[in-house]
Amino acid sequence: MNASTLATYSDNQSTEELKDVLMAYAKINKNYTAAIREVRTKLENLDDDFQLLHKHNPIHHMESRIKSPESILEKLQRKGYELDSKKISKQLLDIAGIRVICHYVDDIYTIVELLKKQDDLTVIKEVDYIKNPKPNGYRSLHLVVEIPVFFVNRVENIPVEVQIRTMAMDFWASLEHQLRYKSEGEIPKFIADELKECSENIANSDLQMQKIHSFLDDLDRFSPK
Ligand code: 0O2
Repeated sequence: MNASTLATYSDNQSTEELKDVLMAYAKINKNYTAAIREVRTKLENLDDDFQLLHKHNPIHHMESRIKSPESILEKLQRKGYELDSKKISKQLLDIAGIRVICHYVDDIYTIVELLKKQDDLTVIKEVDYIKNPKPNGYRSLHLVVEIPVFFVNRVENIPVEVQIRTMAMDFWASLEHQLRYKSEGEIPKFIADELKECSENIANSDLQMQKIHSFLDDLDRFSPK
C-alpha cells in the first residue's frame, strides 16, 4: 500500500482500523498469490501436454498480478461496496488475474475447453469479447474460475480472472490502456477511431494467420514421415 493510500486512510481511521486494513491486504496478497500459482500450474501442464500430443504450444506466455490496494479500493468505491475483507472475494472477482497470451485464436478456445474439463475448477463467469468485441474494439476472452486452495488447516475456494487473447489482441490492449492512462480516460475521438480500425485489422490478420497455420498442420499430417 503506498503512502497516499495510507494517508487517505489515516485521516479517517484509527491506528487499530489501519492495522486491520494492512493485515487484511497482506492476507489477500498471500491467499490470491497461492490461487494464481495453482491456476498457472494447470495452464503450464496443459501447454506442455498439448505440445507433446500436437507439436504445438497454444500458450505463447503468461503474465499475472494481484490487484493493488488502490485499485481494490477504487473498484469497491465505484461499485458501492463497503470495505469488508470477509465479503471481498465474493464482490471482486478480479483480485487475482492471469493473462494468457496465445499464438492463434483457436488456441484461446482450446485453452478454455481444457480448463472447463478440470473438475476441481469451476467457471463462475465467462465473457467472450472476441465474438462480441467492446465498442472501442477491445477483444479478449475473460473467464473467472474458482479454484480450491489447500492451506494448513482449511481449504478456500478463491476466484481468479483469466484473460485469454492472441499476441495481436494483447498488443492492441496495451496500447489502448497506455493511451487511456495518459489521456486520463478520455481518448481523443480521431485516435479512438484509428484504434477501432486497428482492432478490426488485427482481428482479420489473426484469422488469416490462423488459416495459414491450419494449412501448415495439414502439410505436416499428410507429408510422408
Ligand atoms: P486491471 O489493471 O487490468 O486490473 P469492471 O469494468 O472492472 O467494473 P468487469 O466486468 O470485471 O467490471 O470488467 P471487464 O470489462 O469484463 O474486465 C475488466 C478487465 O478487462 C480490465 O481490468 C482490463 O484488464 C480488461 N479490459 C476490459 N475492457 C478493456 C478495454 O477496453 N481496454 C483494455 N486495454 N483493457 C480492458 P481493470 O479493472 O480495468 O484493470
